[in-house]
Amino acid sequence: MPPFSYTGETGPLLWHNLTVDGKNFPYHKCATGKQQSPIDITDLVPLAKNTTTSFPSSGQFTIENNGHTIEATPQKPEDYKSILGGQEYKLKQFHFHVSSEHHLHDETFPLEAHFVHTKVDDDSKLAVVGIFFDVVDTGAGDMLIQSICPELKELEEPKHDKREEKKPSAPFNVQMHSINNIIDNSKIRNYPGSLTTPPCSEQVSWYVVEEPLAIIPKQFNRLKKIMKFNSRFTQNNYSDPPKENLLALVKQTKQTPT
Ligand code: BO1
Ligand code: ZN
Repeated sequence: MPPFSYTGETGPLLWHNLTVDGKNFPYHKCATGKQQSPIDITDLVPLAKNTTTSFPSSGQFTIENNGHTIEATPQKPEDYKSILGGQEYKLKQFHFHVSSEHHLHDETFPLEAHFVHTKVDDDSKLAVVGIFFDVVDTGAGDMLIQSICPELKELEEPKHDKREEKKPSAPFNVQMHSINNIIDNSKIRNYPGSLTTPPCSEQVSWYVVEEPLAIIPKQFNRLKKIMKFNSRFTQNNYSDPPKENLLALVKQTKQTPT
């Protein structure tokens, strides 16, 4: 596992410098990339006609704590095909960030889920659908979270912090009904960005959904607790937009004549 974290010397502002045994990781994009994610989102439009997701309403997944996030993998990725920007993709995995990485009109959400897709005819091409969650006091929370929550108990153990003991759960059923719905009925921001973690590779097509889903405090606390157990997390696993490109922006702004 790459030795990045979310604070201090191995945190987002220094990802490009990370070394092991005196060797640099090829993480320079994290600092020098011109299309880095996350970003602050302001311009959203209704879903384009060439973009339709068709997640089955439920299906089998395994889930694991990989030291950076909680990640769920479908047993049958071919059942999770979607057309994004007129191209055919399938779902590789989804995972969570506490708090959100993308900002919406300069505001953050407590949780953001990333549905990572690879192009059906070219595994190296990624598209990620980002969905925000809001902590809501009423109801039972979204079905996706409801179906994952019982599995989280298993992932709390500190032993999952160690790569050699990392182990996916047994397959269990995940409810995805609300995902198609929220994507169909919300405004979206599609933009060319990057992985939000090292190696921060670019040419990732992002689809960030404006409308949040609901998570209740009990579920959210359980998710947060796992992040805490993981020594690579403090209490969180997000990076802020726009990473160190902010520094370049500050310089530029200073040079702009007024
Ligand atoms: S994210 O959605 O931008 N937070 C994100 C960050 C890292 C990855 C994916 C999404 N990592 C990539 C790996 C690839 C792998 C792919 C799908 O995930 O670099 O090797 O194929 O799991
Ligand atoms: Zn992510």
